[in-house]
Amino acid sequence: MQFVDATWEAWLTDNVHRGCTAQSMVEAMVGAGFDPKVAGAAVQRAIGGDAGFEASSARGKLGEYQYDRGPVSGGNSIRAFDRDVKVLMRCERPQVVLFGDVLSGEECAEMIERSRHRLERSTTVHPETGREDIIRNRTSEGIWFQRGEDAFIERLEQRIANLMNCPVENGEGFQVLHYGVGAEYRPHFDYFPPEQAGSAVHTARGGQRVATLVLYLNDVPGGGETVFPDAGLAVVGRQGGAVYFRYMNGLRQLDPLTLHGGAPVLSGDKWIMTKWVRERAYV
Ligand code: PD2
Ligand code: ZN
Repeated sequence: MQFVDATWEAWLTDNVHRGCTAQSMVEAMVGAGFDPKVAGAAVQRAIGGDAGFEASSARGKLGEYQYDRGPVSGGNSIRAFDRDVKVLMRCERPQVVLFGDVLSGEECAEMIERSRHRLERSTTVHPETGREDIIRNRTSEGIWFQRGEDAFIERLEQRIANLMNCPVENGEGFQVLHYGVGAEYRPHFDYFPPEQAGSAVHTARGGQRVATLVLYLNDVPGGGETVFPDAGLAVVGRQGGAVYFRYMNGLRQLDPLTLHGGAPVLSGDKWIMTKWVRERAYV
């Protein structure tokens, strides 16, 4: 088991000054045999010791986020594998694209029927341990599907990989979520905050999350918008539509403006399906 000696302290100080991300330092230390918690704490100490980095590290990144060109194609309509998807809105900061007609009504109904009887209370990642916790911030119920589980799921995955312009292998399996009246998912980041020790457990497989597609499986009669509070943006989902947002750029910086949540459902219920994609193959 490794411990943080003077050589490692010097390495950390040097890397912080070179502008390395907290996540890359944690990953390098875990790769060298450190316990993720020990590595996370050492990186946090190194960043915290440098006043210039304090404010930005608290928001999960080092340095100002540089908006580069995203992978989603231009145009008002995108041919995605077997379907023409409509582009309804694009936002540059944060990088958000709203789509219509990603799924047919029948496909949405099929995903709901496959999920209805298998739902379990949703969890979130504990910041220190990386374990899944049930907490009040997230009052939905959910179910995970295996990637390539059957031909139906595989077809949807190919379409979505095409739309997000990213290999199928980089995607996590679909997650279907159900919210009843009053249920919500309070604002959070979908990426794993690099300064939290528990994140290394998740990024060890496939690296960091880079983008999310939230697919709307039904029309919600009241509430349930997907909100980006720091961008002043609220998306009202429509059945078959989806919202895409990207939070990691080519420099591996993370965009804090993608803070987002699911607003409380005020009437009826809400069904969504999520696709998270990683930097590398998620195997
Ligand atoms: O329910 C939503 O609209 C929503 C919004 C943002 C869900 C998630 N994120 C999520 O599951 O990460
Ligand atoms: Zn989210």
